[in-house]
Amino acid sequence: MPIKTTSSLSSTENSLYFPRQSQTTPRKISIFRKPLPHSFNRTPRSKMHPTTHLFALLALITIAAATNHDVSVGSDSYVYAPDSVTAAPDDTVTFHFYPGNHSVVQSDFDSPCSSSNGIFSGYVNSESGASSTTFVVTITDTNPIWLFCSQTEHCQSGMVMVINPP
Ligand SMILES: [Cu+2]
Repeated sequence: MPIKTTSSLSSTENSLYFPRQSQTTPRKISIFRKPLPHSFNRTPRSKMHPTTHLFALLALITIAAATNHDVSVGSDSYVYAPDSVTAAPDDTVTFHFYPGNHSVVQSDFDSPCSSSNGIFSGYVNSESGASSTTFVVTITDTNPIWLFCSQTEHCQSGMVMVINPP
């Protein structure tokens, strides 16, 4: 009789133990994965060649260098393309003029078709394709610069753009 009780007890122990065993299986995998990134990090560090540092430094210098952003003026009817440019200080925006005697004039957000006496390219025409005359704006800060074309009715037709939209 006491033997029977012991055997029934051990069977309930077994049934409780089975789900626990299946729960420890994923744990074993995570324990196994831990030393893997550790050994992975150590190997390239010890073998890192000094020129690798030089390449990393050159990459940083390239990121910090000023970028030029090209904008076509009137290449596709009364539009600047692109009509929104995000530029960092020291970056340049170069305007390429297409037929239509267009211009690049700075305005205010509140009156987008009126000059704010800021940037003015003058009128630049082209017989066909892009004119050899370009207009370059050097960016000094990240404040928005609203621009429009002052040729008759061009702004009213939607010929506006912004550098560093808010
Ligand atoms: Cu225009």
